[in-house]
Amino acid sequence: MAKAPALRKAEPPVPNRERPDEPTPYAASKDELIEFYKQMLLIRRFEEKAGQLYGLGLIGGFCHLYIGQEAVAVGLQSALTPVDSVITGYRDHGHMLLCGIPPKDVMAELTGRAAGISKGKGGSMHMFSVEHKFYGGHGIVGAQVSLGTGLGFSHKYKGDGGVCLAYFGDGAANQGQVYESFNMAELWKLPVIYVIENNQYAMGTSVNRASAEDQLYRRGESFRIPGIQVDGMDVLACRGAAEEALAWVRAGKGPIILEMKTYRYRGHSMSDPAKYRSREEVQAVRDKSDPIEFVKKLLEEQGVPEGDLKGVEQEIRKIVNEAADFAEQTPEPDAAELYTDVLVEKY
Ligand SMILES: Cc1ncc(C[n+]2csc(CCOP(=O)(O)OP(=O)(O)O)c2C)c(N)n1
Ligand SMILES: [Mg+2]
Repeated sequence: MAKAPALRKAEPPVPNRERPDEPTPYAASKDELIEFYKQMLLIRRFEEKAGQLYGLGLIGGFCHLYIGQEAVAVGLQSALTPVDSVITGYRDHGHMLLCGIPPKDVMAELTGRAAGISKGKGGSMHMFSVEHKFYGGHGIVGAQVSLGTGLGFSHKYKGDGGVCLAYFGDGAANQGQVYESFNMAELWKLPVIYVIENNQYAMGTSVNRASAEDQLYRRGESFRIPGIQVDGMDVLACRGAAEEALAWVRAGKGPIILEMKTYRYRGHSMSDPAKYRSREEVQAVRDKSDPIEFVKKLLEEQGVPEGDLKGVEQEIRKIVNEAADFAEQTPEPDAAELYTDVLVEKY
């Protein structure tokens, strides 16, 4: 009779696994810091302008602003190389700008114009640019996690050395497909950085009210995926964490989770009564931990003259105003385009 296979010895509840080092804040040069400041300001002013255009009725449908969260995408994406890919949910304008998509192409998409990055048919939530390695823009909460895992698979399969940065929210972290993806990604050691943008709220409730384990960086434990919690209001901490995560993933050690503790200042979307938090709470974060003010202070401490910072502000306002003017004036898609690029029937 065949011998029964030996049962594997049980491991202790929390086995000693190799873990990434605790990240250190990135030591940015003055020029790099100015660049971070510029990028964060671009996102903020772009989003404020999008909010205005929405109010004027020039943008229709859904529109989710990234104001307050700028340090996360700027810190992380500044560490990427051109071969890496990015995917996120519907709060996507900032990530796209950082992928190098021109602000006027993003704004024209918001106003539904033919010159928009999705030819005016995607709108705020559904933008895409393979050329810029930006794979959406997704309205289905959590879907980008599975798709991002697929992008990781594609990097590994092609052997191109790329890593996928897959962003999702604290609310999305409770979706089932996230965990199916985690399992597969670790099993196949896929090059994916799962970025949980924990802005403390989903659509209408707080993370503590909706999550049994609200320390979201631990969510990979049962799949042996390590996680790191990061101050998402500090761009240097974000960049430092990106360096550590990229080193881990590029070394072939499989996926990693970064939980970015951040905050959104505006409503969930443009129609949000925001009954789940007080105005005082929002104001306190703005006053004490604003990510742009943080960098501005660092620059001032390094002796960057106030005039230089004002110059950056003017330069950014000009870019954003030009994008808005373009988005208002450029034509809508021709009616004949109604059914093109909507469904791929054949390759
Ligand atoms: C599968 C699915 N369920 C529900 C929704 C409705 N919905 C849109 S956004 C959202 C909350 C997501 O919150 P979070 O992941 O924290 O992202 P945030 O908006 O804070 O960036 C919900 C429930 C959806 N779009 N898709
Ligand atoms: Mg959230």
